[in-house]
Amino acid sequence: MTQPTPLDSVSTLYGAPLSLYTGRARSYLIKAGIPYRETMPITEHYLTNVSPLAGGRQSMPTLELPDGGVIRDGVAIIDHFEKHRSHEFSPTTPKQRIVSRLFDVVGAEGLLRPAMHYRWDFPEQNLAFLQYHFQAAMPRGPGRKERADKAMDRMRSAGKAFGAVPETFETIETHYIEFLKILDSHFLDQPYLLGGKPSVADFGMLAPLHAHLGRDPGPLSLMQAHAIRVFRWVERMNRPELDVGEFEIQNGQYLAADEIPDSLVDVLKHIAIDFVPETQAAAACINDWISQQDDLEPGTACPRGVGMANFQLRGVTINALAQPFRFYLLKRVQDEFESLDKQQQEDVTSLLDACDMNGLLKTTLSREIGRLNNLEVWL
Ligand SMILES: N[C@@H](CCC(=O)N[C@@H](CS)C(=O)NCC(=O)O)C(=O)O
Repeated sequence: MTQPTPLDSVSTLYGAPLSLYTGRARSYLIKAGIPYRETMPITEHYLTNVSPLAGGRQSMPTLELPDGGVIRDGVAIIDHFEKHRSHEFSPTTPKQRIVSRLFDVVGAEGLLRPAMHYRWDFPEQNLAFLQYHFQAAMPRGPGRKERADKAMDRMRSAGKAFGAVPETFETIETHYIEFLKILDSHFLDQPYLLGGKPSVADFGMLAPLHAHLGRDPGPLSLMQAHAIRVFRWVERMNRPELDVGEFEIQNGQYLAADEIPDSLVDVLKHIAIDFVPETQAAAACINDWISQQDDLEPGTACPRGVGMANFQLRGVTINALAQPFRFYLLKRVQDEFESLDKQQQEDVTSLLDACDMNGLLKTTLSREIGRLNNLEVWL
């Protein structure tokens, strides 16, 4: 019998089953074979020792390494292991590098509207499930239910802040079901977004498609009805093995010759419909906010959102929170592009043109964002 790994030699993932961003980090740890245990961020140890090292921000996921080091934020957790493990899940060819970083932004920010709508606006299907999980994520002891109710109210309002209000419900639903079907077609031939092996693109996209859209009862049944292959991918992303038994592709490799299959171009084209105008509107809103700040000292923590940006989606106006974090990730796509040679940049530009996403390369904030003490800060 194999000896169990001693607990003090494994990392602790502070997260929760219903947390969107925990899903990305958990999947990475599973696929990379990194020993970890998962617990909710409600223990005395977390509050006293871990949270202060996480910039004082109690967000999920946060990882405590065996040596006591703490990493807050799913992107930073993956960056840490990619750096120390030879970038095992980062493609190396130009188009795949750009596309994987792009999906990382889209996963973090681009599907929050359907994720929040399908979680919060279908109480007949989801409420009991959500109550159970929110209570479980509150500190043990008296008042758990009341605290959970308050946290649920906060998250319900957050759904509205991403633009899910009764006037937009129908548009969000039509758009999401269309997206699911297009993504499902991609998984006809490919087990993962870039071929036979998961990449940062898959981990990014898993964030919204797991806890919210692929696990809460209402959206889970939608996914199973409209997109069996997307459902299987969600399952696959939570298994340590490649789990590709049904596919011709068995090599555990990214697609050869830097290929981006047409099925993935179709997915990106559909994402562009709201992601591009929303990103442009958010940049304008945040840049306007920056121009009004007299004392935005370097090192100041970035707020989660700075105002509401509005844009058109299928003839309907959407008002959504403009979040600086989107641009922290988008800058990584732009930096990756800058690091390419001229010919590679031309190839990538043609690809992004075909995806209607070229505008993203020039959509920037007037202040850059970095990380300090586990927080995103203005540079
Ligand atoms: N950018 C972070 C965001 C983490 C995050 O927002 N997590 C949510 C739960 S899924 C949370 O903890 N929200 C409370 C907070 O941010 O204070 C990541 O990618 O991990």
